[in-house]
Amino acid sequence: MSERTKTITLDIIEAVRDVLRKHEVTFPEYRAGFAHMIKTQEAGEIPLLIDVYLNSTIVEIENKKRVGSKATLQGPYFLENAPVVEDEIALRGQDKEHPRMIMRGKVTDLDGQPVAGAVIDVWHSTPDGKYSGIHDDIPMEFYRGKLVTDEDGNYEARSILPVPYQIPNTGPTGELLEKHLDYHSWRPAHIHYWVHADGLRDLITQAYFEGGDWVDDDCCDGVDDEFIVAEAFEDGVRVMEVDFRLDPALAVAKAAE
Ligand code: MBD
Ligand code: FE
Repeated sequence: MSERTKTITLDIIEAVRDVLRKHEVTFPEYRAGFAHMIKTQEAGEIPLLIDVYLNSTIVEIENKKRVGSKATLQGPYFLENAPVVEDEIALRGQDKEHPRMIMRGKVTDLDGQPVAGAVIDVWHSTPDGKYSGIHDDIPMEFYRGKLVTDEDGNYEARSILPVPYQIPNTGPTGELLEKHLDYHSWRPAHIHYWVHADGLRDLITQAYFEGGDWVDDDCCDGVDDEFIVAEAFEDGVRVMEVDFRLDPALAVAKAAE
């Protein structure tokens, strides 16, 4: 274990102990908290719970060091090995009538030079607010894909519009948000992006739809004005134009630490 891992781990434990002391947490309360964590584990919701509460803090730290486009939440539903998409992300038969969208934009470096051959992983919800490869046995080739930029750094693909999305709320995470914390479990419609390009720093971000429900009240606190894409249409189809300006890659020694 690295020195840094050890230091952070011990600090987390100490921070939690401070909270227990501050509130003089009792045996039954301790067991109740414990039981909730076990329920979360059994429901397969550990990634969800952690991302709902802590992903936005990592984003905050990350963005202090970024000069180009800012990062935002990754969320728990990224999957590796999505198919490369040329024109259109795979649509399920029952979704063919759902409104479409066009995703396009340009990848550049900090000097504004176009980045050819950048790979952009995109993923978004189905019209019923689910993620393929995760929920309801939806095969992972739907609503995910790798878009590759052309020689001018441009990418473009079509898909269907994602919808405002209720994070799974019938399990322990929903119970915590809605019942114990008196909050809600809605996120605005969004598209996830993970941009990879040689020699440049990866960027994980999302785009939101201007005017959409929950844009102003995201349960995961992931929206900032710069991620909201103005409403625009082309032949009646919503266009989501999102450019990415990538920082240089971090020094290798640092990344491997
Ligand atoms: C999601 O789809 C998501 O994007 C985040 C950040 C958290 C939970 C579910
Ligand atoms: Fe999401």
